[in-house]
Amino acid sequence: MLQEIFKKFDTELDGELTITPYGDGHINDTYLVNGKYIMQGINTTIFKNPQRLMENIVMVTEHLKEKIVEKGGDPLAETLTVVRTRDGKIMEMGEDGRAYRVYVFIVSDSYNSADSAELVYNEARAFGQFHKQLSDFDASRLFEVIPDFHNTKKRFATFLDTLRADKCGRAEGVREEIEFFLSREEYAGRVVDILGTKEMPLRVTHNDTKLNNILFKKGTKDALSIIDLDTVMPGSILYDFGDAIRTGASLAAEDERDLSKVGINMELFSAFTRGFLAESAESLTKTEREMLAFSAILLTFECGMRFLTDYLDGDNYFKTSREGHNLDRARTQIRMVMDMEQRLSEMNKIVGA
Ligand code: ADP
Ligand code: GN1
Ligand code: MG
Repeated sequence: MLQEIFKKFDTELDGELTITPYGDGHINDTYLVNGKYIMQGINTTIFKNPQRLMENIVMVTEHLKEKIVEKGGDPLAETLTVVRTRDGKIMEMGEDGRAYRVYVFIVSDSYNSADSAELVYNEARAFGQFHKQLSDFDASRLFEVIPDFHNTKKRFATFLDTLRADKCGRAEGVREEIEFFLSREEYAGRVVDILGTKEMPLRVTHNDTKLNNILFKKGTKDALSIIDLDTVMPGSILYDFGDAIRTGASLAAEDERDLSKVGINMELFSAFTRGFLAESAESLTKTEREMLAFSAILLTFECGMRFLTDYLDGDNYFKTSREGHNLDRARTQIRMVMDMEQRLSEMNKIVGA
């Protein structure tokens, strides 16, 4: 069936197709086709309106491509390229009820956890540039793909509902983890309560800045392309900074079981901050700057709470490949938050708040 769907797209491939699962995303079904194209089954349980989602991606990538060409870059390598079907559509519905899309494959390296300050510095500059390139994009054109995506208060409310329902009877075994989030409820409103004010403006943001959503030039540590544009929506710049620290300033994988390996690496945190500020310092408001370090705690707290919520709910949202996978992920996030809480004043010094 994948072969038939792929053939509807307007590519030069007409012989035998080799379609293999690809990448480590938690949301969509991703395949590499003949080493030249990425085909994805969009997760329509999560993205309920894939057509509008794809319209967002077409608008955003067209805007980015103009900027890339202006600076003499390569528009096929430095952002996603949506391949249309032979009859001009931007996605194709499969018989399985899934929505499929095709992108040009970007030859690159990708990382699930950081390996050097150089990598993370380049990552941060690339995200900073991404914001700059989208700063003149009219946010009102964007469809809100997942409403309240980073509304941490709503995420907290969902966590409480799921906990009350406890439909898999898992709460009893994870009392400590539950208590961790309950006792930090106050974090949840700190950004969302002032979002949209002059001090915490809405900007066009990526909203999913984990390390494997940025590709690096093969064999180098140079950032090449920011991908996974599914959640590009109006948001706070703190969402992108904080979420990037969650994975970019950690030497351990998001699902590491040996918690003694988990924590924030201050050298990586400094490198990311330096790269990010090199691009964005002038555009940050005083409040954004003051909350930059805290945003790393907030986004890690939010993500950990989402993992634990999904564990309690029976693992319906994030893809898992082993028993307790979401619980392992929640535990690494808890450990990261605890470590950052200890080091917050040091982090604030580094960001210059
Ligand atoms: P998910 O929402 O499931 O995370 P992504 O769009 O991030 O889906 O894709 C999953 C992975 O596939 C990425 O982390 C990346 O490694 C790879 N990938 C996606 N699109 C491309 C592309 N155009 N070129 C190269 N690799 C890609
Ligand atoms: C998901 O799509 P992916 O795997 O890059 C999730 C993010 C989480 C991340 C945690 C649409 O990112 O919000 O932070 O997992 N994406 C969506 O690893 O929910
Ligand atoms: Mg991804």
